[in-house]
Amino acid sequence: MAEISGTAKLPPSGDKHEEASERLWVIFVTATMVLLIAVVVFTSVHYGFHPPSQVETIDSTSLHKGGEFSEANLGTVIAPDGSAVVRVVAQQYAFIPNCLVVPAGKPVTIRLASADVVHGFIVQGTNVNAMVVPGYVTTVRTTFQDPGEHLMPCHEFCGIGHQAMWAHVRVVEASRFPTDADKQKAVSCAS
Ligand SMILES: [Cu+2]
Repeated sequence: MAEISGTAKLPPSGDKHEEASERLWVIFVTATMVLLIAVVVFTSVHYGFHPPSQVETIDSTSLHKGGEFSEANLGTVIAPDGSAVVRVVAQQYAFIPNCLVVPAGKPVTIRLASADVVHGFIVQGTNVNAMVVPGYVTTVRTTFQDPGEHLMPCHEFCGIGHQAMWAHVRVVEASRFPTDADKQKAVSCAS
């Protein structure tokens, strides 16, 4: 009968190779994690990519009854310093207004509220990309450098008409916006 020895058998010395390859994998995985964290830090600091704060709450069931997102306030308002605030309502299956007009080269704050379910929006060719959750105001700040036209589709499945839910963002020269006298009136492409 074979005697059971108290000492565990060490792997044969050829396994130095396995140890080296394991070490390589540890280095590879650690380097990948460091790289991913560096990308997150770099994009948030350098490009200003931030998750939406979503700390501002709103009653989504009464947007139309008055307040910030009532019909007359939807669209773009230009502040005395030339910056713009755009207010938009997202609802099944449209953005209101469905064409936003913004000044080129000026800070633009886009504020969205949903009247029903979760929507999302992305402005193609820019870093604007956020969700619009009922009960919260989504605020995104950006600057459109050059005049032009961007598509703004809803990218969060919101129902059977989702594929038809999109708007335009028209970037125009800042000088084409109304002067101080009528700056209080919100404008969209149609105005
Ligand atoms: Cu939608």
